[in-house]
Amino acid sequence: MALIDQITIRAKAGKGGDGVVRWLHEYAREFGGPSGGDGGNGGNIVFRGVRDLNILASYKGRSTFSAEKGGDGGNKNMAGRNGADTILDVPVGASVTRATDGAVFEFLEEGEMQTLLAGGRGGAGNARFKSSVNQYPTEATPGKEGEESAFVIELKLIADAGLVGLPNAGKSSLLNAFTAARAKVGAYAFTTLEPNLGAYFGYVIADIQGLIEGASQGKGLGHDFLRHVSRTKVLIHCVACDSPDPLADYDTVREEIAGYGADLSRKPEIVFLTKADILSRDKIAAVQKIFKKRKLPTTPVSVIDDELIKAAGDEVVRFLQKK
Ligand SMILES: Nc1nc2c(ncn2[C@@H]2O[C@H](COP(=O)(O)OP(=O)(O)OP(=O)(O)O)[C@@H](O)[C@H]2O)c(=O)[nH]1
Ligand SMILES: [Mg+2]
Repeated sequence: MALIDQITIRAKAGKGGDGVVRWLHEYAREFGGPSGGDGGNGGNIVFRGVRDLNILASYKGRSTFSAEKGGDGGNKNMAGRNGADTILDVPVGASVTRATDGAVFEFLEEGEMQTLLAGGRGGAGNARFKSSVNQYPTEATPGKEGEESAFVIELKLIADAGLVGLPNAGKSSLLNAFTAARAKVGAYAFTTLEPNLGAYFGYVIADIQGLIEGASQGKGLGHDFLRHVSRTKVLIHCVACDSPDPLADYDTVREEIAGYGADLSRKPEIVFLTKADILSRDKIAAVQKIFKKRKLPTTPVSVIDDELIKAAGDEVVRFLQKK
C-alpha cells in the first residue's frame, strides 16, 4: 500500500457576509428607521479524523481549500446565512501543524473534529447603529476575512494490530494473506525496510521490520521502527514453526521488545506459529506443547491454508472487538 505520509495544503475559512444599509420604508426613512441586517459568519475550516489511510493521496495536486462565504445581510433586519464549514478528512493518527502559529493538532479518534480556521464574522447592518442620537444611521460594516493558513499533515501510523517477529518469520506474507496489501516477501532476512499496512475488516494491521538479538543496541535494523506498533492494541508475534528452536526465537523477540521500553512488553500478544504447512500436524502439536509449558497459547497459520488463515484472522478480530 503506497502511503503518503506527509503533505502540505493551504486552506482559507470563509469571509463574513457584509452588513447592509436598508430602511424599512426605502423612500421614507423617517417612518420606519433602519432595517439593514447583519452579514452571516463565514464557514470554518474543520479537520476530521477518518479511518482511511489513503485519504491524503486525494489532496495531492489540489492547492487551496476554502470554506463558504457568509451571506450579506438583508432587508427587514434579516441576517445573512452563515457560510457552510468545509471539512477536511485526515487519517486517524495524523498530526496537523498550523503554519501561522505552529500549533499542532492530533487526530486520534475516528470522527473527531477540530476547527482549525475560523470563518470571518459577519458585518453589522445599519439597524445595529441606531441609537437615541442616531436615529437614521447610514453605516454598516463589511464582513471580516476568514483565517487562512498552510497546514502540514503528517501521518503517524496507528495500527490496531502489529506483526512482530524475527526476520523471515513470515510477517509480510501474513499481512498479504489477511489484507489486500502487497508487501514485499523474500526468503531472506530484512526484506521489509518500511512498515506496510493493510486493512482487515476495518482494522489496520501493521507489518514492520524484523527484530534480531541486539536490535535494541542497534543490531540489524535497530528497533526504532517499533514505534509504529507502540500504539496498537495487540501484537501478533510470528514465530516460524520450522525453526530449530521456536521458543528461543520467541524469547529473543520478547527480549528486544522489552529493551524498547515504553511498556511495549506489557501489550497483549497473540502468538502465531507460521509456515504450519511445512511441518506435520504432530510436529506442530509438539511445538505448541513446548509453548504451552510456558502458558503461551499458540495458533498455527499458513498462508497457503485458507482455513488456518481464517481461524487466525477471526482470533485477531475477536480480540480487537473486545477492546
Ligand atoms: N511454506 C511457507 N512459507 C512461507 C509462509 N509464510 C511465509 N513464507 C516464506 O517465508 C519467507 C519469509 O517471508 P516474509 O513474509 O518475507 O517474512 P518477514 O517476516 O516479513 O521477513 P522480514 O521482512 O525480512 O522481517 C518467504 O520466502 C515466504 O515465502 C507459509 O505460510 N508457508
Ligand atoms: Mg517482511
